[in-house]
Amino acid sequence: MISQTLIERLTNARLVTVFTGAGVSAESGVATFRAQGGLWSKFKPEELANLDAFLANPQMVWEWYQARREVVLNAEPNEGHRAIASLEEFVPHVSVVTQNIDGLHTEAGSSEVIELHGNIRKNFCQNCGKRHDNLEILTEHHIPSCSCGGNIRPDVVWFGELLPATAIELAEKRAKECNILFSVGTSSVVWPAAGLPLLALDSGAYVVEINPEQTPLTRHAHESIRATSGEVMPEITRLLREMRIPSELSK
Ligand code: BV8
Repeated sequence: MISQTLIERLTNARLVTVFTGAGVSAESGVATFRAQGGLWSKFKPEELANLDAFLANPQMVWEWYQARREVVLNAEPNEGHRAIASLEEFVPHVSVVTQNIDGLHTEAGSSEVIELHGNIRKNFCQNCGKRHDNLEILTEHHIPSCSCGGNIRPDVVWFGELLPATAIELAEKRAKECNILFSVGTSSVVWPAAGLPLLALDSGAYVVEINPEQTPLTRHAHESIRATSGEVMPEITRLLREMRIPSELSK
């Protein structure tokens, strides 16, 4: 499942970028979007994950995010998250660029996590922009109001909204300068995030996809491993651990 080429490249890599999507959190019990039974099979993104939906029916959108927060706040990082974090034992610099809003990469211990689509634990006022990151409102059933009277909304990027400039700029930098880019657990259909593995390819990186299904990235990647994040990432770190000369012998 893991090629010798990939392991050799990993042992010589200076920077590895791990680009992730909802599939990485699936094994933590957090629903994906486009798989059967995923979030979008019950809801239409245009009905919920966009500003017009929020302005038209703020309470409905707030309740949808409350339901998702309930799952996320009770979810734990899985083997895949933890293996991605422990890559840092073997590679000088690992950058996690995630489309996920669940915060599980940070909880798993990854030191650089770039959140392209925001974070479901955070909120701000739609009217004045004031931040409302106090955790107690995460359990409010009725949509809370800001002191300015505006509606408070989750700090996530909705369709039609721009990604945070600092996040996408740093993500593009990490895609351009990395030796290896893993694309893990994403259907590779949401832009501009889906362009990052192609940017890495154009910049000479070795691109490896990890997904039980094919995606639009599959035919471009150097390797596409038809398996789950929780199977592949721990196997990679196990092989790296086996290869690492015990420190007392390397003196
Ligand atoms: C923007 C909100 C300026 C937060 C989300 C260029 C071309 C075409 C379209 C566009 C374009 N530029 C902009 C667009 C429009 C749009 C877009 O991309 N539409 C697509 C759908 C056609 N993009 C935007 O609007 C972006 N904004 O560009 O602004 C603009 C605007 C309009 C027009 C031009 C410019 C904003 C995009 C962000 C939208 N926000 N969510 C939330 O509520 O979560 S999207 C949503 O999809 C999530 O954020 C998620 O991160 C993202 C991607 O989904 P995935 O993570 O890939 O999840 P998915 O379920 O799809 O796939 C899971 C995969 O995992 C599957 O392949 C499965 O096989 C695999 N898997 C399952 N289990 C496992 C596994 N893999 C490994 N291990 C497992 N165990």
